[in-house]
Formats: sequence, structure tokens, C-alpha cells
Amino acid sequence: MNDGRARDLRSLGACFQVHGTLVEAAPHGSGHINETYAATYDQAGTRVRYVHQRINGHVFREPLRLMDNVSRVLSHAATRLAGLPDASRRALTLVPARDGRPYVIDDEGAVWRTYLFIEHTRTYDIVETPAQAEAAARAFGQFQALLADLPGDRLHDTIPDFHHTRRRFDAFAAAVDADPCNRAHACRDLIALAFAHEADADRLIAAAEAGAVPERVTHNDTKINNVMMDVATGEALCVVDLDTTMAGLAPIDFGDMVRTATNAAAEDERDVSKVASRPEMFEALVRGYLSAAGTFLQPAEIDWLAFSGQLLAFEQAIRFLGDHVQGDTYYRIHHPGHNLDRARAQMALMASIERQRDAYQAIVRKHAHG
Ligand code: GN1
Ligand code: MG
Repeated sequence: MNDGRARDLRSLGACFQVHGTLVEAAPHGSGHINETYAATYDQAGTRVRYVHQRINGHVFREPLRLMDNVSRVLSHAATRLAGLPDASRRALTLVPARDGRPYVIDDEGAVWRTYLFIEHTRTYDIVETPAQAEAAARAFGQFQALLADLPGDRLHDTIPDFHHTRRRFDAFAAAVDADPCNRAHACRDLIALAFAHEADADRLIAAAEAGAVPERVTHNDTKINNVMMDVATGEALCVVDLDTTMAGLAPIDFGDMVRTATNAAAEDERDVSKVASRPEMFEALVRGYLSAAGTFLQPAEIDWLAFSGQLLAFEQAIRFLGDHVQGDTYYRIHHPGHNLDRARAQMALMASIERQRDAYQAIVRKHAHG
């Protein structure tokens, strides 16, 4: 972290209801959008950690509405979890600003929030065992169940059309057309592959628009590293990253679990021969997800689970590839060509899931009716 940001964090932290003095702060997590810091405070000799997070205002155009969503979701979760053992570790806790609001606006106009740090947990970028996949999927299923009776108005759309794969595809095609950085020629192979799969962009969206798949409150960023796992017990304790929790489709949430938890390799793996969707992880996800969501999911939603991973890998591939062509304006990159690496790996993952289509369908059928 640069010194400027360290100084900023000290004055920023002082705007929240955090006691004590900041002794240490470091970048935290592997998100591509917001800036996240773990900050340790000395509170009369005891060290307590917090998370300070700067919301990316380029990606989230209405951060105050976003914070309104997050506050509502977390206060509902706190009410529903009260009384459970370890309740305070099962949902994030926002630390209010000194003025009582759930955020602080810095002098650049950026919106910051602070959470209590959930200790003795970790996350996985690559799932190691089916038990982890099952636990994580159960946690996301429970999260959907928890939100099924969220009181009040429909949540704000923090990013409109976030998983509207047709509009995502059109945006991708427009980027390729404009080719502002003259990068398209060097990735013709991937662009052609995307166009060959264009019809997939419409399938689930068309069913939803025809009313066959219902809208629910969903998480919309169910990357497997968005679940905090208890280090001691392995339990999936807490779902994080609620910026896109809003109206959505259950199969989309499941699809992003498949995209991230079944992959044997990293999201940006350069050696695509390592990229593969692991059927034992897929089966564990189905088990875990249905154990929590099986009671409320409609048969039509369950029918989409087998295809959902392929769809989300495709969506993610065209988002990464579009951003590469556009000049890397959306995702944080760590080296030149990073978004291209990510896109190539996601295309390989899509193909791996597609090859196992029949097996995945059979797994879903077995658990949905068995
Ligand atoms: C972004 O910041 P992070 O890693 O939680 C993105 C997700 C993508 C993901 C791909 C708001 O999430 O939609 O699936 O990268 N979030 C936003 O790794 O665009
Ligand atoms: Mg996110």
C-alpha cells in the first residue's frame, strides 16, 4: 500500500465508530473492483481488526443506493440469525460512521464502508475438496432463503442488467466493432468462439422474460471466494460481497458457483490445459445448494442448473474479453494482457462444462428427485 493511502486510511478510519489507534493496514482479498483493506486497531491493549472498503464509483454509479441495499440485507440477516451460535460471524456487521450513517464520503467523493473483521476464517480461490464446495453452495442457498422474506421495496439495481447475457453480448460485440485500442486482431480466435456461442446468451434470459423462471433476491456474485470458511471447522460461515445482491435469477447464482468452484485451475490460468470443470465438485455443489434451496426452487429453476455453469463461464469470458478489447477500463489487471488470459481460461472452462453436459444433467436429476 502506498503511504498516501495509509495516511488516508488513518483519517478515514477516524470517521467511523472505531475506537483505538490504527496500528497496521494492508490490502485484503482478491476482488477486481473495490479497494479492500484489513486494518488493525489497538483498543486499550487489545488488537481488533476491521475491514475498510472503498467502493468503486466507476462501476457502482449509485453507491448510496448500494449501501441502502447492503444495510437492509444485513439488518434482516442479523434479525433472522439472532440466537444462533456464533451469530455475529454468520453475517457481516457494518460499523457506522460517527454521524450514524453506514458510510463515509472521502474528499475525492468516494464512498467507504467498514465491517467488523470475521476472525478465524479463510476463503478459497480454488476449491480443494467436495466438502468445501458443498458447504459453500449450502451457504449461498441459505442466503437466498434468508432473503426470500426481505421486507420493504424491491432492492435497487446497483448495476442495471448485470446478468442480462444478451445485453452483455451486445456490449461485447460493440466493443469488438469499435476496437478502440486495435486489440481485436490479436484475439480473433477467442472473438470467433464467442460469436459461435452467441445463441447461448439468449437461452435463460428468454425463459425468464417469458415468465418461466421467477425473479428472486439473489447474490449475483457467488464466486467461491465470497464465502468465509471457518478455519477450525471448515463450515461455510458467512457470505460476503453484497454489492450486487438484488433481484436476479437463482440459476445465475448457481452458475457462478459452478464457474468458480468446479474449476481445477485459477480464473486467470494461462496454461489452459489445466482448466477443467470437476464433476465431483459439481455434484457437491448440487447437493449443498439443493439442501438449502430445494424447498423453494421451482422445477423450472432446477432444470437450468446443469447449463448454468456453462452460461456463467461464457458471460464471464465475454466480459473479460470485452474489457481487454476496450483497453482494460473495468477490471483491475495485474499485468498487460491479464483480461485476455482470464477470457481464454473462461472459454476453456465453458468448453469443459459443455463437454460434460449430459453427465451434469444426470447429476442434477439424481439429486432433484432422489
Ligand atoms: C468482479 O470484484 P469481484 O472479484 O468480487 C465482478 C463479478 C465477476 C468477478 C470475476 C461488480 O467481482 O461480476 O464475476 O469480478 N463484480 C462486478 O472474477 O462486476
Ligand atoms: Mg464482487
